[in-house]
Amino acid sequence: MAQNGTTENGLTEGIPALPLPQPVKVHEVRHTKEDVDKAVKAAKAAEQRGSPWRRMDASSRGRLLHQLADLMERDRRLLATLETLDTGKPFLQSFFIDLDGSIKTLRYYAGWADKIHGKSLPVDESFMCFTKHEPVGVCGAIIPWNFPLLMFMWKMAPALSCGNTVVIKPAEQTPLTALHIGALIKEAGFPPGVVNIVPGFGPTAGASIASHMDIDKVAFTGSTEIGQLIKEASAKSNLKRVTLELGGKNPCIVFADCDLQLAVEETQKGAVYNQGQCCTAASRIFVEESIYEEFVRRSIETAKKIIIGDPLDPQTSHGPQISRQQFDKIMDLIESGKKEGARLEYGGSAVGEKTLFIQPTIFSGVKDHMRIAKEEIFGPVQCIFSFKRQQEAIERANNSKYGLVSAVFTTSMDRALTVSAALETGTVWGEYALAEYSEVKAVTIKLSETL
Ligand code: TXE
Repeated sequence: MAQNGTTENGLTEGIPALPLPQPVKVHEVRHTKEDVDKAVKAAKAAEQRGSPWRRMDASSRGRLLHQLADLMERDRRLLATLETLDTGKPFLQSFFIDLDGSIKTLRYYAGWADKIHGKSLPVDESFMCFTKHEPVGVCGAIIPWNFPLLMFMWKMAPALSCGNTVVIKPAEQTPLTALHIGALIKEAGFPPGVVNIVPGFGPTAGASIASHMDIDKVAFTGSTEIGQLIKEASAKSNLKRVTLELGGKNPCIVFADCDLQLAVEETQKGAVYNQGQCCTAASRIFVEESIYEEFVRRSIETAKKIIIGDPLDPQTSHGPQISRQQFDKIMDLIESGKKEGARLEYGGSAVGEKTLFIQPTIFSGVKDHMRIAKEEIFGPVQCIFSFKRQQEAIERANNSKYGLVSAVFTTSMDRALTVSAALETGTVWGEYALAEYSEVKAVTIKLSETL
């Protein structure tokens, strides 16, 4: 036995004392184009004028979303367990982070449902002009496997809040929580056809959503390559609206005047959280030269405290990668880092044989031209670069084809604001998502008389 109750190969012994779902008979579900057609038909019928969903007043729509959130609170342990079984992420992270975020997302958009309104516009006296925010129609959603439940909610909640209906395809690796949410949607009392869940594979079920003539909008999170296919499919079908959340190679700039321990811990969490499978991962860490060695030393010390093990064990902080395919991709990139001359400071290999566990890995001396500096690794790998001047750090941080998120560590507010303004990244969520799920209609009325 090694420390923390883990065995030599990093896996915990025995079964943790946590609630496991009742054994279920698993049928492989591979929904096809025909199933997507049926789902879209149901969604289209549910959003027609005069349907129960369209006639429902906005506050009742909000109440339904709150009811769903209540049911998720009730089933929180079950949902967190399913999420962990499906993804391999540590149970406590599923319970406290994924479930918490999912429930809060629902409640946030529940609150918006009756506050989505237009404006009246000043026009010539003999006219009156106002805008209305109407639902877009049938919204497709294609979900990845790294945060299956959270991404489901990020896409479904604003769509329903604005009065749309949805057709959602979970990732083929992780359909379980989506299916349980389907049961809860029924129990909450949503009218039939408002939410349709079609588990299946990308090139079949996913592609049918992207090219469907009766889907009015599609939201996708996944790889850049598939994001390009989604846009192409939209252009070649009905020019449906498309929102994409794709990859990242996110810079963190750590200045010498920062709270060093905080920067060490946060950048490491940012890099290895969820086994590094986050599009917002801290994947390029630029550290000012004068604190570089100490930063690397402390990062190694912090990495030693990460507990690799059975994801259902509450002690575990680091689980396996999602699939063999992702595991191989990460190991290939780690090997490339070694070959291209980055210094392997910690980890760098798999845990045991025939597992999908990868040790948290730290590379120092990373140079901008290396593959690990340019490609999205999507694994638990910290790449630490050194810089001399602020302007140099900004230029190197911006020198990437990605532009998702970034972070700055400094105790100078002035510097934090200056540098963050210069970083070419952005995150868009919250209220802005509502605009993606509604059509603004301008109504102009000619008055019969002007006094
Ligand atoms: O993604 P895919 P993969 C990145 C990350 C990862 C890489 C590959 O770098 O290593 O992508 O992961 C559906 N038409 N991210 O192969 O294939 C698929 O069924 C329509 C970043 O798993 O893009 C799944 O539901 N849909 C990311 C979803 O797309 C298709 C999260 C994502 O799978 C399709 C995941 C098609 N032709 C991976 N082919 C993030 N931004 O968080 C597949 N899909």
